[in-house]
Amino acid sequence: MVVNWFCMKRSNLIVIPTFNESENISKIIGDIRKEKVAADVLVVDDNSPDGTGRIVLKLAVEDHGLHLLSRKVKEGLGRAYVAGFKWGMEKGYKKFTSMDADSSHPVEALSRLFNICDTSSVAIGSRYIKGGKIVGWNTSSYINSWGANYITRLLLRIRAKDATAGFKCYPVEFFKRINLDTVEASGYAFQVEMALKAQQAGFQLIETPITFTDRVAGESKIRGELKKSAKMVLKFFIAQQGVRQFVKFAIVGAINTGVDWAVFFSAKILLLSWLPNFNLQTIRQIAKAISFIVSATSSYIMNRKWTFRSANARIMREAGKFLVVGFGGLVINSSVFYLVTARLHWRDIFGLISATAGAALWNFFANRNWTFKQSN
Ligand SMILES: Nc1nc2c(ncn2[C@@H]2O[C@H](COP(=O)(O)OP(=O)(O)O)[C@@H](O)[C@H]2O)c(=O)[nH]1
Ligand SMILES: [Mg+2]
Repeated sequence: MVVNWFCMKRSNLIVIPTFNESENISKIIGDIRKEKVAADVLVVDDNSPDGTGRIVLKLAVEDHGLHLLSRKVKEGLGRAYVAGFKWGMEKGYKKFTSMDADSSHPVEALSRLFNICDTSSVAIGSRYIKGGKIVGWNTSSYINSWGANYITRLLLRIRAKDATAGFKCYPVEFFKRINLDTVEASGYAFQVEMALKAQQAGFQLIETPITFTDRVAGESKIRGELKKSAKMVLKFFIAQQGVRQFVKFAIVGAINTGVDWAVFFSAKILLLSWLPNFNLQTIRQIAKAISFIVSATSSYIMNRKWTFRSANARIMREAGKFLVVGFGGLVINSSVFYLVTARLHWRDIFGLISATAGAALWNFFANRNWTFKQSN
C-alpha cells in the first residue's frame, strides 16, 4: 500500500514553552499521547539548565510527532511562543494550541479547542465561564488572578471572560493576518496581546470551559513578571484608546472640576448666609450636590461634542444614560466626600480631590463603554 505522506501529516500543532520543567515535561507529553489527540507537539525550550530539552530529545526518538525547538537564552514566554508558531507555520501546520508544561491545562480539552478553532475564530480554554474551574489555588491566588483578569477586560474591552488565558487555539490565518513580528509582549502579557489582536483583527473569541489545576511540581515563573505584564496591559490600553481621547477626557474633567469647585465654594458661602441654622456638614453636602449638577451638564455637552464626537441622534436617551452614570458618580462623589470630611475630618479640599478622582474613574469607564458606546 502506498501511503501519501501529506495525507498522514498532521495539521494541528501543540506548542509548549518550557523553562526548567524536567519534573513535568514527560508527564504532559505522555498524557497528550494517551488522550490520542491528532496533533504534533513542539516544545520550545530556552536552554533550561535542568535538562528539559534533553528529556524531550529522548522522548522524540520514539515519538516522531514530537519536536524540540531549542533556544539559546531565556527570552520570556511570549518570545518562545512566537518562535514556536513561526516554526510551525514554516512546516505547514494549520492550527496551533498554546499549552503550559505543568499540566495546569487539561489534555481532555485539546480536541475541543482544535474543533472550535477555525479560519475565523480563536478558541479559549476558559476558567471563568460556566463550567470552568480552578483547582489548587488559595484565596489570594484566586483573587489576584481574577482581579488581573477583570481589570484587563475592563481596560481593553476583551470580549472573553478569560482574557488572560494561556490555553488557546489559533488558526494559521490569524498569524498571517497580524504578522507575528508585530507581537510586542515578550512575557506573560503575550496572552492578553494575542486575545486583543485576535479581536481587533475580527476573529471571534470562543470560550470552552476547562478545569485549571495548579502546578504540583516545578516552579511558577510568573512571580517576577507581574509588574512588567501590568505595564504592558496599560500600554495596550493607551494605544488602543488613542492618546487623544484620553487627554480630551482629562481636559474636560479638569475644566469641569474647576466649575465644580467654584460652584461648590460659592454655593457653600451663599447657603451659610441663607440657612444659618443648618449644620455645617449638611450645607457642605447640599453645596456639593449643586456643584455636581452644574458641572455634569457642561461635562455632558463637552464630552458628546468633543471627546467622543457622538453622532447619536437619540440625544434624550444618551443624555439619560449620562445622567444615570452621573448619578452613580454623585453617589460615589458624595460618599467619598462624606467619608473624607465627616469621618476622617480632613479639609474640604482633600474631600474634593478624592471625591473627584473616584467619580472621574467611574465616569470615564461608564460613559465610554455605555453612554457613548456607539462612537468608539
Ligand atoms: N521557553 C520559555 N518558557 C517559559 C518562560 N517562562 C515561562 N515559560 C513556560 O511557560 C509556561 C507557563 O509558565 P508558568 O510558570 O507555569 O506560569 P503560570 O502557570 O502562570 O504560573 C510553563 O510551561 C513555563 O515553563 C521562558 O522565559 N521561556
Ligand atoms: Mg503554569
